[in-house]
Amino acid sequence: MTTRLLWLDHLLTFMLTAVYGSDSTLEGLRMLLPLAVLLLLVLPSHAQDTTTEKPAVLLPLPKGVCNGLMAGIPGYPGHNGIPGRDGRDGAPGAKGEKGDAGLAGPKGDTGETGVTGVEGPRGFPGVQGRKGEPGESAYVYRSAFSVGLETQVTVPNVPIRFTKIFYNQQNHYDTTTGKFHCNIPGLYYFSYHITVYLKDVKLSLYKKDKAVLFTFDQYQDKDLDQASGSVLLHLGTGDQVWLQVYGDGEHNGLYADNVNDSTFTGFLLYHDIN
Ligand SMILES: [Ca+2]
Ligand SMILES: [Ca+2]
Repeated sequence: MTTRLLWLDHLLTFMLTAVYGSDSTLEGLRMLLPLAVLLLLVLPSHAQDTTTEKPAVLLPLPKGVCNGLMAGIPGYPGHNGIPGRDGRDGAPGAKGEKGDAGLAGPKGDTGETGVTGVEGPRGFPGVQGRKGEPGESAYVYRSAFSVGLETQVTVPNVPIRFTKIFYNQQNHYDTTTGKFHCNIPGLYYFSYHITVYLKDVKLSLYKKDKAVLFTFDQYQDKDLDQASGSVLLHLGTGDQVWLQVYGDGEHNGLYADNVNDSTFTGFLLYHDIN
């Protein structure tokens, strides 16, 4: 405030001197100074704010005051300055959000076949299947006989008639002729077990009027013998099989009684498919 009063005192002195130029009147007008000071104290001055911003400095008087010259007209505003340089680059910004997923690429090539894996555990048993269709009746493929000798053979070179029936359900063995008649084509098994007594035996198994199997047993006194033979034969429908003594008629020692049997047996083993 003291600086402001001094500055105002100088300003009034300058102005009065410039107008009147007399010391006598200057002293009279100087009396008005307290009024001006009072006015400055009453008026709200924004200059008071400036006192808080800058330290109080005693401003120099304008030039020419001492010489008593009048101040010049304020000059024109100066030109705009040159634009300043570009500022420094700013700090990198924050990381942005993750973008959307791209489109699926094309299908790749087929890879190589992998190594064969270990065999898995055994599975559970499956469901039982349906019952099969009934097969062909087995009865039509049955053919079997088993017969025995009841009387001593006396006539050679004719079929031996076995009349003791063990089995002949299909009647394929004819007891009146002593021949087996084939009704089912297929493979047959034939066998005979005979007792030999008092004479030698030469026995043949015949198939269609031809001897195919031979048995010869020589008899010795008081020495009962047994002889046998067996064979597999394929027969066609109508073929006949029987036993017959061959030779000149002196070899028909086949024998049978209540404790000795001579038997002839045959049966179908496999029938032909077609
Ligand atoms: Ca013998
Ligand atoms: Ca014997």
